[in-house]
Amino acid sequence: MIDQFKGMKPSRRAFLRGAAAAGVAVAGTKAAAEGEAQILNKQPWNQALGAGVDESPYGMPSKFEAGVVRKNVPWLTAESISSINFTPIHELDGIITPNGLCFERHHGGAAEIDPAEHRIMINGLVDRELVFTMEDLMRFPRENHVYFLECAANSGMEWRGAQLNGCQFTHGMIHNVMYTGVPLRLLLEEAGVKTEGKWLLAEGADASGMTRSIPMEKALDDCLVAFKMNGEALRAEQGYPVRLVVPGWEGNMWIKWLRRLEVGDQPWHHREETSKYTDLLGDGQARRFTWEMDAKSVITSPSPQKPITHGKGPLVITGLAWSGRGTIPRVDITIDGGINWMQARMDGPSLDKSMHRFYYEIDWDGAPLLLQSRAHDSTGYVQPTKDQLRSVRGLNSIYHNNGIQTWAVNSDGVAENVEIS
Ligand SMILES: Nc1nc2c(c(=O)[nH]1)N[C@H]1C(S)=C(S)[C@@H](COP(=O)(O)O)O[C@H]1N2
Ligand SMILES: [Mo]
Repeated sequence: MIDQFKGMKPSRRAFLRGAAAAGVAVAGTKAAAEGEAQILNKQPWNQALGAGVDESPYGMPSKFEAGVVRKNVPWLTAESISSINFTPIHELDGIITPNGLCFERHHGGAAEIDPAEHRIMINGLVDRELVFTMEDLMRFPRENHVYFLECAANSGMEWRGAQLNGCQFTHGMIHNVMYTGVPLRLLLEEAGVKTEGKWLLAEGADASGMTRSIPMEKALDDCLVAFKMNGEALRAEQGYPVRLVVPGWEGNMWIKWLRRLEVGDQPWHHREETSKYTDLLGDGQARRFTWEMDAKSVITSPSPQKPITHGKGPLVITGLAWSGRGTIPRVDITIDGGINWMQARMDGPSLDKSMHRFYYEIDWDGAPLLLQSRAHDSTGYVQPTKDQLRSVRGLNSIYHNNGIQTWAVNSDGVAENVEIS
């Protein structure tokens, strides 16, 4: 533990209420009488007409938000067709990831599929082998659910120590979207799963032909065959025209460009569930079929890409928390590297297997901060420290790192990815 944080007490005043009652402006805001050119003088946008309604048939973000984009980590990107980019979670708020900012992970590039030509087949241990068109799919009852998708490799580069400087890169292999889709159960019922049908192989129509084995119990529980995200058609990058949604389970199983579902009596042991997406433990054993994503959280601001630029005074600390096992009733925050823990304020919808937003407001005195967040999920599970994870899984792991993240913020407000023990 860093000495200067010993015995430090968090101050959490109701400063906004206090300031308003006392009739004083909150630090940083100006009284109108002081005069501020931007409010007293006319601005260019007051003096000329704006853009007409025909100029952007599909709306795009303001040009001033041009920096809010997916980014990659160059050394992870040997070839862009088999690579990954990251969601700019440090720039987002609330719980929904806008479609254009959802991270992408593909193994053979994003396929471009004409929905009229696309077919989904169900074969194997079923009473009737079936082929569906997209139109057929649309005639089944559909449901809407908000779910997070996290790649099992999210935070994988942080296993052995703090590495990437920004939550976009340490935690951005995640998105949270409202899906519209048909429960997979309804399609399987239509085909009639034979009693020995205990597993399902989901296959993509992209060049990688991605396949994963899914236990029938999960397939019949809450999986969706989804065609809309946040109300509009899936983006090509996310599997247009149709993808599998496997709530709470690692992203690799959410087969995009879904073309085939084969019912079998055992798992297929394909590449993505053997050499990949398994965890090599300290004793050389591989931990396999670790589908559920454990509870995790991260402070998105302040963070290395989102330093404190406004100086002392009111500071909003915020972040995201999620669990593949349920909801997040509670997130704890520390500003002193774990000496004192306070409960964050959960805000917005608390949905099953969805991201949750938390806030913690402080009156920052300009002293360095060691920020951490710790999620508790609805099963009672508490997010572990990275040391606790390493003591169980050793140092060889890459996947399934849900350890507590630390940001060190200095007195200038600059934040850095660090590890403390
Ligand atoms: N057909 C197909 N499905 C796929 C993949 C792929 O390459 N091809 N990548 C998988 C992986 S590893 C992840 S993490 C998620 C990523 O989903 P996204 O691109 O919507 O973020 O899709 C999964 N489904
Ligand atoms: Mo992934």
